[in-house]
Amino acid sequence: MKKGFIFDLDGVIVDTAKYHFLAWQNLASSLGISFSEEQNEQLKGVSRVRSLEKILEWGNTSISQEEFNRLMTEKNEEYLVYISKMDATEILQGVPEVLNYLKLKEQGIALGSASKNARIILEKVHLQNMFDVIVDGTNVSKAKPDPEVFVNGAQELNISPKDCIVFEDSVAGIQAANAADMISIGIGDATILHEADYIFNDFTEIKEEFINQLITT
Ligand code: B16
Ligand code: MG
Repeated sequence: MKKGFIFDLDGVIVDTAKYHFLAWQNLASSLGISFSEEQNEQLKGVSRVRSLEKILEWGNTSISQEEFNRLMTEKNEEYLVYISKMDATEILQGVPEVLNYLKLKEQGIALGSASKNARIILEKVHLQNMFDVIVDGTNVSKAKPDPEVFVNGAQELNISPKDCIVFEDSVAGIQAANAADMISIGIGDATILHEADYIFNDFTEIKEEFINQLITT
């Protein structure tokens, strides 16, 4: 049977959280706000606008809309410099094997990311041709945990949500997949992603037998 496999990008296919961290940290320090790796964790899967709002809340700082827009642009320009240096070596372990196996099995493959830079990143790591459908921050209006990004992915794949499986590293993303009535697979820490139907540390733990089981049930 043809199922829809929907992949989040940051934290699932590549680890771009480290680049977001560097850029957000520079921005925060320019405002005199301290910003830790723990706080960066809380921005995973969160949109760019909401991320800046949270940093300002943490720093108890308010700025004009104009300043807000300027900082968002600056942060993204710095982030773009980091991702411009990415290549296929940054694809997380086990991901190519799983994608290749899904292709071999003629399954639907989609990207479901909050990032407006998703297409650039996929091109940099040479994975753009692996996806039948790409839904990213440029074509959704509601951020995760709203299921919109995954529902749109299923629709574009022309596969019913109940026949879709989502790979996610963020709590908001797992909640979005569950709200979409899809099977949710957490990639990362089981204590954080406990709402997921299945949890793996990384893709090397996802074996062909498990994928076959998802395809046939
Ligand atoms: P951008 P994902 C998310 O991507 C990131 O996890 C999150 O940290 C980031 O703020 C968001 O994309 C927006 O990214 O600034 O590139 O538009 O995990 O949904 O693939
Ligand atoms: Mg993510």
